[in-house]
Amino acid sequence: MSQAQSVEKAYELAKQRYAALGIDTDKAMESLRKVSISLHCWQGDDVGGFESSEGLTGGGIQATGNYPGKARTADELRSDLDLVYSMIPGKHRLNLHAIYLEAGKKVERNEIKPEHFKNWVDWAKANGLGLDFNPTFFSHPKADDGFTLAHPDSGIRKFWIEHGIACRKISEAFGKQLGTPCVTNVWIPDGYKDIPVDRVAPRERLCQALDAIFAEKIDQKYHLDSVEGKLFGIGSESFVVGSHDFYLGYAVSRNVLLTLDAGHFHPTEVISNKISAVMCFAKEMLLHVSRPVRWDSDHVVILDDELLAIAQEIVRPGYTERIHIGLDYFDASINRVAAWVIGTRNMLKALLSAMLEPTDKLRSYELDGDFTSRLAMLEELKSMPMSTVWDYYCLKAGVPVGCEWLAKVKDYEAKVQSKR
Ligand code: RNT
Ligand code: ZN
Repeated sequence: MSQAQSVEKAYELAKQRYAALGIDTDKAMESLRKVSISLHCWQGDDVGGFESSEGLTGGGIQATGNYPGKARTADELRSDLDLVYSMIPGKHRLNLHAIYLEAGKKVERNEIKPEHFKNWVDWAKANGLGLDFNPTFFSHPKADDGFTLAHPDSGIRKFWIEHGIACRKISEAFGKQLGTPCVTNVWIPDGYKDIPVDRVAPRERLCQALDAIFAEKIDQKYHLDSVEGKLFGIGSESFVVGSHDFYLGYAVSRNVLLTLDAGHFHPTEVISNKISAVMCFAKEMLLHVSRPVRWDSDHVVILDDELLAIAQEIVRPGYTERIHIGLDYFDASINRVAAWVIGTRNMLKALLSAMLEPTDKLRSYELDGDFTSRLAMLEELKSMPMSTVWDYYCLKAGVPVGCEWLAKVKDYEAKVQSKR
């Protein structure tokens, strides 16, 4: 029997097992097909970008590892991404940072324009990808002291406000050209290493700066604003201006999206438990699915309990269209293409697993106070043949089944990445 035949045969059996629980596996796959994941461009080059040769500086974030073969140019990054998308079932998006521009000369951050991203748009169009965007408030001399939009110096604040405004225009252009709204996420590093005396003034400055950036209304058909809070960074351990509480209030009061990054909270706090709380007050939100290990370490996303829980919190209430799913990690210690593939396939597997759940039945157990059945069912579900449905889904999408993709990455590494 060929591999395709055995995948199909196994699927027919799995389909019956799920049908016995009242679950239509074909429908689950149809739902998964509609979900787009926004892949973060910065996994490919350790958040380096193409503005300068210095790479990631400041911002309180760090890519660790020196695995050979990182993309040095936008063409190399796109070539890596072509391979990545060919190994992931479905139609997805790319999340760009402002420093990934191709200007051919030095252009100040407050002067960047849509034309500097023309190659990205052409490439996205050719591949049927949507684009998302991020202003870059780090790796820059004007961010060297750890402050940007909340900087005490009004000139520096103005510069970064102008950068934010320029980025929204680029985002709007992306949305218009690609026919899908571009989510632009504002994350700033601002904070103090040691305990501040005044926590109010920086937060008030940030609030005013954000209002200035978002002042111009842009059609939500093309562009959506989002803001991302954080608990601490390297060098901002004691105080971060844009904390979660700050942005929760800001997002709700200004009607912009809130971004939850899995690595931006206390180590035992999880974003899966925050999604439903935020969604009571927000129309849409953005996730930065990541994996913190002891700190905001941005490890590759694995299929762990928290990832499954995040997927359940998106799927169970039917939030797949209201929650934008982005990935955010940067591991430089393994093949960077593989890092993308592993994390994205895991995100999709987690979603599929949530889509293969008899949620109505579980809900009724809960409402009836039958917690015995709720626990029993949840535990039995863990060993249902989700992976068989996943294999079939990959087969039908024309992408590698199981570990097949790894050989392709190894081949690409030998032929392309190792020559860099
Ligand atoms: C930093 C934030 C932010 C960045 C990217 C590169 O802690 O998570 O989203 O990772 O902007
Ligand atoms: Zn993030």
